[in-house]
Amino acid sequence: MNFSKKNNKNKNVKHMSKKVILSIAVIAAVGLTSCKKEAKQVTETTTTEVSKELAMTDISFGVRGNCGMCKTTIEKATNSVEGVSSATWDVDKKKIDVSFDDSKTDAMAIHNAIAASGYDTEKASGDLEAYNGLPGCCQYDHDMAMNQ
Ligand SMILES: [Cu+2]
Repeated sequence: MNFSKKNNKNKNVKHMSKKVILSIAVIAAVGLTSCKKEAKQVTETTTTEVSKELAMTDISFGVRGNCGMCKTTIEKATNSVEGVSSATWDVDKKKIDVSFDDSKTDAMAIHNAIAASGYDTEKASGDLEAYNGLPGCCQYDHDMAMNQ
């Protein structure tokens, strides 16, 4: 007669451990998205693909930001502009190099896309709502010198 009760208890234990595993997974995920993975982001300077980029316009301008996560956000925003073929933001120089097809987009559209993601460029101020949504460590100083 004790059997069913025992079974119930077992179920509960199983349930509990699932919950524990789940919360560990959540903690691990949160840890992974922290800004600490900067070291992983090695700046790549692409000098190859010259022939492919002959038809491309290359520009370079200042963009404020702090860390490797900023780099990811800034480059993602830039690459989302149709016609952009490459984007490399330099965390030390606070500067981005962009190659794009000028029959598909222009420099101002790129400035605006970066600003929409929360980051200041030389020609456009970062969207404040997006800025406030950035992780704390990415909330750069608005007086930061750029294009150094
Ligand atoms: Cu950052």
